[in-house]
Amino acid sequence: MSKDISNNVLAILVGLGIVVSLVGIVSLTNSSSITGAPVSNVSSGTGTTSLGVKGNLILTLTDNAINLGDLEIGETKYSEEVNDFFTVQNDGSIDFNVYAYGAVSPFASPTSGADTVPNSYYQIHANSTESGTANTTYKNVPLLADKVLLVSNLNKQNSQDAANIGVKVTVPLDEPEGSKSAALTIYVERS
Ligand SMILES: [Ca+2]
Ligand SMILES: [Ca+2]
Repeated sequence: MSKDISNNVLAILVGLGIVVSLVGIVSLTNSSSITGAPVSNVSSGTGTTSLGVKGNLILTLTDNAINLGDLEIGETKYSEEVNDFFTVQNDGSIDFNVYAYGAVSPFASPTSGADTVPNSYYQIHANSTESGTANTTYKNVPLLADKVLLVSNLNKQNSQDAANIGVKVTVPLDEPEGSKSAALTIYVERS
């Protein structure tokens, strides 16, 4: 599902790409039963069918790539400028909260800690959502322990179940030229 980002060979340009790498699918509860009343020597009977639907968290990334294009040192670029987002969709049976975290920075420069996460050169937010509440303030991409809440209560109902996630980057001083990418994890939890 990952997508390579084309690089740029001009000396002062840096090609940036961000790729989402992981889909979370968690099965939480399980109950299912079908019962019937036995019937004998009568002309009619009554049967009852009952069942429980499993509480499944199913997240689909209908768009798992953002390409921010070629940037110069010190330049800031975000998803809204290039109209390129990650799109997440709730295809499960329960509403959920959407979080994100990352393990690595797209940058190699140690300037102000840009080569490790979290850092202020690499940020994420929710651009919009069809249901629930989007956290539209850009936040530094955190580590797992501090995963950032992007959308509260994203609904399971079709046509109300998608949200757009955006990324914002600033190229730090001393960043070497070349194609950059970073894997980001989208994490969902029952709301
Ligand atoms: Ca995209
Ligand atoms: Ca759905």
